[in-house]
Amino acid sequence: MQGTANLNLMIKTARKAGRALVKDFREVENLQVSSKGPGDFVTRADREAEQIIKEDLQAARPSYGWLGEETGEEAGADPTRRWIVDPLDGTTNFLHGMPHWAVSIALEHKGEIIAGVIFDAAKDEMFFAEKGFGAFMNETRLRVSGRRNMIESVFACGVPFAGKSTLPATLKDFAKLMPVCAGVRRWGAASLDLAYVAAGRYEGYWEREINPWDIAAGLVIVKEAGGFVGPVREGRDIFESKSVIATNGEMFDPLAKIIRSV
Ligand code: LIP
Repeated sequence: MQGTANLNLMIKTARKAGRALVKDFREVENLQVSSKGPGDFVTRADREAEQIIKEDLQAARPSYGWLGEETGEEAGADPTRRWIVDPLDGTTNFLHGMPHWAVSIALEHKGEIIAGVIFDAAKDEMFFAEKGFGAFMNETRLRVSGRRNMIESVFACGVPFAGKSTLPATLKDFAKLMPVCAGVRRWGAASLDLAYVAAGRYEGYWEREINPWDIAAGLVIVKEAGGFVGPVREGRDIFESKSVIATNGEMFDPLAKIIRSV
């Protein structure tokens, strides 16, 4: 798929940051045995990856705004366009030497996500989409799952860290959902959870408290793969409510009915 100049820029930058993170990841695996652990090393890797991405994108599109997990928000001369970036989504997995993390880059235009790239460098899977041009993983066109029955469906979710206010509700979600579906997964990287919905690897994903940079790219990839996204609280905005439900479309209402009943 020959995307626009912006999409090609996003893919090139995601791959560059991903290559740097793969080198760091090999070092993290070696640091697991150290008593201090690789915490500081991972923080540095995270920040360096965001610097790589920020320098490349702002050199190519100096007028665009910026929202990055590590460096925060900067207005651009063009108030209608903004990069939304998580340089290392799945930080805890990365920290523990688990190969399930991604570089996530989204382009927002007038409040709508119009392009997204999610690069799983450890598995060399580049997920990407542009509004109106479909969703892809490497050279493969993505379509969401065709499953229409809850009992055949597998879902993923994000479980809040201990102490977060949404933990009790999330545990109630599990209690209601697990007896009526084929299984629930907690992989630890929201961007890849959304990419997997788009790829039909499972039928849905939800998270009650999640940041825009974790999910921005995945939202357009799910929609371009034929899926449907919405907030946990009906009528709210996904970013404003910091919550998301994403499914293959067919399973949105059954999943939302359970999650919204808690
Ligand atoms: C993570 C998300 C995950 C969520 C974690 C964390 P990070 O992002 O991808 O879904 O449950 O709490 O927010 O912090 O690794 O970029």
